[in-house]
Amino acid sequence: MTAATTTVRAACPQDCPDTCAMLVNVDENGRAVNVAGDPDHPYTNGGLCVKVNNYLDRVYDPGRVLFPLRRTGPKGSGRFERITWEAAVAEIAEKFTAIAAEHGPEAIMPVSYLGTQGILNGLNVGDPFFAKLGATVAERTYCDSGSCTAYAMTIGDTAGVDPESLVHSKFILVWACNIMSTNLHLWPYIAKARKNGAKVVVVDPIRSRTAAAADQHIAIRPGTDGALALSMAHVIIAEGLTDQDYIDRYTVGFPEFAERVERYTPEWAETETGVPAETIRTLAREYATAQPSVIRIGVAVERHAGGGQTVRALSCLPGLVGAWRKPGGGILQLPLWAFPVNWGAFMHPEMLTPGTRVINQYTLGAALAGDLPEGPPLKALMVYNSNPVVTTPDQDRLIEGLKREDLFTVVSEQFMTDTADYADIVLPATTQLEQSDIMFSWGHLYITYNHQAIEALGEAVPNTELFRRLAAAMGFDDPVFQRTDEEMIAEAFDWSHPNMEGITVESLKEKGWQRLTVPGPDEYAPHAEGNFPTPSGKAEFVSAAAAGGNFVVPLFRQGSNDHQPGQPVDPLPHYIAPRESAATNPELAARYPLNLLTPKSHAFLNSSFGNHDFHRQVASEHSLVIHPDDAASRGIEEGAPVRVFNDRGTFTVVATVQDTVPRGVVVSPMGGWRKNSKASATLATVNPTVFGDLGNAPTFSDTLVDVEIA
Ligand SMILES: Nc1nc2c(c(=O)[nH]1)N[C@H]1C(S)=C(S)[C@@H](COP(=O)(O)OP(=O)(O)OC[C@H]3O[C@@H](n4cnc5c(=O)[nH]c(N)nc54)[C@H](O)[C@@H]3O)O[C@H]1N2
Ligand SMILES: Nc1nc2c(c(=O)[nH]1)N[C@H]1C(S)=C(S)[C@@H](COP(=O)(O)OP(=O)(O)OC[C@H]3O[C@@H](n4cnc5c(=O)[nH]c(N)nc54)[C@H](O)[C@@H]3O)O[C@H]1N2
Ligand code: SF4
Ligand SMILES: [Mo]
Repeated sequence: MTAATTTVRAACPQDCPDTCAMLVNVDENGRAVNVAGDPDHPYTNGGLCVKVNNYLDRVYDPGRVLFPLRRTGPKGSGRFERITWEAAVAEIAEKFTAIAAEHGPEAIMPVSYLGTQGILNGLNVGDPFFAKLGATVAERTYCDSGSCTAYAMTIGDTAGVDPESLVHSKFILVWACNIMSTNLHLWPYIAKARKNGAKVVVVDPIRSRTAAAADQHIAIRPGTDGALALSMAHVIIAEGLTDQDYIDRYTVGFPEFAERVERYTPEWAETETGVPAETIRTLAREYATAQPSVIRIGVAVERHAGGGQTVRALSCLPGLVGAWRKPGGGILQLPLWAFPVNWGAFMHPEMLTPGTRVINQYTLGAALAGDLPEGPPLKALMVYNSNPVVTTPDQDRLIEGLKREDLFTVVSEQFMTDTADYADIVLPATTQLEQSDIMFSWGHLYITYNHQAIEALGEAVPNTELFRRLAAAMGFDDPVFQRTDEEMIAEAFDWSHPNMEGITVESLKEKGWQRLTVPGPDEYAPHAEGNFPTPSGKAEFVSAAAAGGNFVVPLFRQGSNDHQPGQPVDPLPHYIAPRESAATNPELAARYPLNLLTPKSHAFLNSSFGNHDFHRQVASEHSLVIHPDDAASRGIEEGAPVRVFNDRGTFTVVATVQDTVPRGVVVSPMGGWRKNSKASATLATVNPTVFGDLGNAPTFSDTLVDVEIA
C-alpha cells in the first residue's frame, strides 16, 4: 500500500456464521483499493473466503444499481428509467396510502431477510415502519427457526459451546454442516483438536468437502437424522454410558426419556437411516465416553418434516453424557444468544397492532395467488435484503404473482436480481463499505464494528436511511424514525449487561472488534453446573415449553409472538419420518425416486454473488450431482443437460456423475440465478412449501424428484 492509503476497520456483512473482521485500504481519492481479513482477529485470523476475497469487485461492479428506477416495460422485462429519490419516495407513499385506504394496510407486506446482517441495516431495519403502517407481519423462518424452537424447548436460548473451545473437544460430531464451505473459520479449531487426539465424525447423506476431511463419514438417508440421534440415546442408556450424577442434578424428565427411547433400537434405526446398527452402537459409545464431546449442528439439520424433533433429540444428548461439564463439551448451534442485542429497539414489537395478519414468506407465491389465511389480497410488496425469487420455494407461482399488474412492488437492492426485475420501483442500496454498522455473530463470541470506508456510490443509501426517507414521506414522525445511525449504534446492545463489561461504542470503534466479557475458551463451560435458561433451570428431556405447543421465536416474526397457540407438541423427543420418502409415500417415490438436496454453494452466499463472473466460474454451471448407477440407468453422462422435475416444477441443469452422493440422492447447490439458468427456472421450483414440525421451518431436503436427459 502507498503511504497515502488509510486503513479502515470493517466487518463482513454476509449472512455467515464467521463474521470476519476486515481491513479496508482507501486511497487518497477515497477509493477502496484493498480488502483483507484482520490478522489480529483471533477467530478469523486474517482470512476471508472465496466469496468475499474480491469484495471490491462487488462494490465497484458496473452492474450496481446506483439510482432509483421506475419500470418502463412489462414486469420482468428488466426495462427501467432513472428517476429522482424524491419522485420514487413520493410514488411509494402515494401508492401505500391509497392501497391502505382502499384495502386496509394488511394489503401491504414487507419481504426481507439477511442480505446484510448488521444490527442496524439487517433483519429488523424495516420492522418499525411496517408495524406503524399496520402492514401484514412477515414471518421470516428462512433459516434455523425450527432448530431454534427445538433448542429453546430443550436447553433454552443459551450460547452453548464457544466454538474456540472446540480445541479441547475429544469427540466432534458434525451433523448436517458443511463447515469447509459454510463455516470455514471453525475448521482450524477442529484440526487442532484432532492433533490433540479428537475424532471427527460427519453425519451427512453426501461426501461433502467436510465429510471428506473427517475421520469418519456416516452417510445417512436424508431426513432420518432423528432416528439416529434417538437411537444413540437408546444405546447410551441401555449400555449404562450416562453421567448419572449430571442427569440427577441438572436435567429433568430422564425416566420418561429413557422409557421413550427404549423403542428406538439400533436395528430399528438401521432400517430408517440406512446406517448399520453396529455403526450406530460404536458412534454412541465413542460419543459418550470420549469427553468432552461436542455436536456441531448445521442449519441443514432442520430441513425435513421431523427437523425440529431431530434437534430436540440432539440437544438432549450432551446432558445425558455430562458433556457440558468441561470447555469444548455440549452442543454448538448459534452462539448468537450470548450477545445482549437490544432487539426491542430495532423490532419495536409494541408498535404492532395485536391480531395483525401474519404471512410466512415461504408461502409468498401462494399468498400472491390469493391463497391467504385471512384478510385482504396482497396489493403491495416491499422487498429489501432478500432475493425471494431464488430463495423461496414455489418459484413458478411466485413469478406469476410478481407479474400481476395490480401488484405494486418496491425492491431495494445493490443489483438487478431476479426479484428486482419484477419491481415497479427499484431503490439503490449501499454495500458494507459505504455504511456504518455493528455486528453480532452466529458463529463466534466477538462483536465487530464496521466503519464506513468510502462515500456511497451514486445515490445508494443504507437501509436505515431508506426507512427514514419512507417514514418521512408517510408522515410518520415518531422518534424511532428520526434516529441517526450513531443513535442506533448507541442502542444496539444492552451495554450494562455483564457480557459487555469494558465494551463501549468508543472501544469498539477503536479496536474494531472485542470478545464478549465471558470466560475465555479454555474456561467457557456455562452449563458445567446446569444453569440452563429454561423454566426449570435444567436441561429438559421433558420440555415445559413443548407442552405449551409449537411456536416461532419472535426474532423470526417481526418481533411478534401474537398468534394462536401452535399445535400441541409431545413434550418428549420422538421420531418423525420424512414426508417424501419410499417408506412414507411409496406412491410418490415410485414416480419420483430421487431425493434432492439443495445445500449451500461453495462460491455463493445464498443467491448473493450469483451475478459475478468470478464466483460463477468457481461455482461452475448450475449442476446436479448424481450417483453413477442412477445416471447409467437414465442414460445420463457427465456434462449432459438434465431436467429435474416433480409435480411442483421443473428445472434444467448439467449433470455431474460422482459417487460422492449415494444412490437415490441427487444434489444441486442453491444460489444460482434464474436469469442465468438454462430454462428460466432454478431448483426453487421443485421444493415444497410445507413446513417441518417446529418453528415453521422449510423442508428443502424433503423433496423427491426424478431426472431425465433434457
Ligand atoms: N432451496 C433452498 N432454498 C433456500 C435455502 C436452501 O438451503 N435451499 N436456504 C435458506 C436460507 S438458510 C436462507 S438464510 C435464505 C437466504 O435468503 P435471502 O436472504 O433472500 O438471501 P440472498 O439470496 O443472498 O438475498 C439477499 C439479497 O440482499 C441484497 N442485499 C445485500 N445487502 C443489502 C443491503 O444492505 N440493503 C439491501 N436493500 N439489500 C441488500 C443482496 O444483493 C441479495 O440480493 O435462503 C433460504 N433458501
Ligand atoms: N459458501 C457458503 N457459505 C454459507 C452460505 C452460502 O450460501 N454459501 N450460507 C450461509 C447460511 S444463510 C447458512 S444457513 C449456513 C448453512 O450452513 P450448513 O448448515 O452447513 O448448510 P448446507 O450447506 O445447506 O448443508 C450442510 C450439509 O447438510 C447436508 N444435509 C442436507 N440435508 C440433510 C439431512 O437431512 N440430514 C443430514 N444429516 N444432512 C443433510 C448437506 O448435504 C450439506 O452437506 O451457511 C452459511 N454459509
Ligand atoms: S462470507 Fe463468511 S467466511 Fe466469507 S468473509 Fe464473510 S464472514 Fe468471512
Ligand atoms: Mo441461512
